[in-house]
Amino acid sequence: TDGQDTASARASGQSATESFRKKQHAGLQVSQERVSALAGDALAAIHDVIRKHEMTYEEYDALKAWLIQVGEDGEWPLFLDVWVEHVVEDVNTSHREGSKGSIEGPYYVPDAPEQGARGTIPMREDEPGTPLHWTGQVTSTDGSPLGGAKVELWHADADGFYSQFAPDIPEWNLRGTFTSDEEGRFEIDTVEPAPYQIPTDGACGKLIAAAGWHAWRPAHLHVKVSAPGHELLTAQLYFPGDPHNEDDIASAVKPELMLDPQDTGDGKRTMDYSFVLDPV
Ligand code: MBD
Ligand code: FE
Repeated sequence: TDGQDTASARASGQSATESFRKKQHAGLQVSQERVSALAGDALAAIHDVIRKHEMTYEEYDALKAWLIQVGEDGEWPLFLDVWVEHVVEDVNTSHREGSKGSIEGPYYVPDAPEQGARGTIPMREDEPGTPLHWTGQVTSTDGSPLGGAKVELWHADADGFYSQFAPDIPEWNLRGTFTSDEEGRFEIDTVEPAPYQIPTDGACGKLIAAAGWHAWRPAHLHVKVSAPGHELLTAQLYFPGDPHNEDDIASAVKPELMLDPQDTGDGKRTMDYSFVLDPV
């Protein structure tokens, strides 16, 4: 598939911006004290960079033009989630004793179709990719099973595209909500996703090209695991051997998030991966 035609930066960026606006509940408030502390220190950090590198006016104008383009392309969600969110995730989850998490990224959509404790994620009849069978259990940090826990799974297809953010994919393709049984167990059938290259034809791609970086994330599954009385776990799971596990552009890989899929001999793979949630 030609990624440039099927998912332009402008199209997927605007979709991600729209999706973020929908998720934002009205009346979100940050106190004056916090705004002053965060914005003040952020500006001071930028001033330090300008002094350290003696930024020229040409560079300042290039920055201004680029920031304008980020907005025009709708790429603020992409930019922030790729280069900033991992630190927010880190400072907000470091107290946890349960499973490690990772960033949400720009492509989560709530309320994906319910599939029960055992089922196949919504997918096309001829969905490309290696079939993947996943068994797991949700428990609390004290070891007790969490029945009725939600496991929301979403991921890219074998071409690296997400439904609702790239054209011509069924609305809920590779997006599903599973609910653990009384023992906290669940079983999911899906297909392995492909490594993901962030859009190269927008403002984020321009930065990557101008800096000589690369645009790749390793193949990954996204999950949100939730249960009453427990902290929401947002995580991503990765596949051993992916060349970008070591240089994820979004800095979102952790060793605890590595899967261990085994070939079943008939072209499929199977794996076990479980979640431990922290009580609130
Ligand atoms: C993705 O699929 C993703 O997970 C993140 C974090 C950023 C861009 C694309
Ligand atoms: Fe992703």
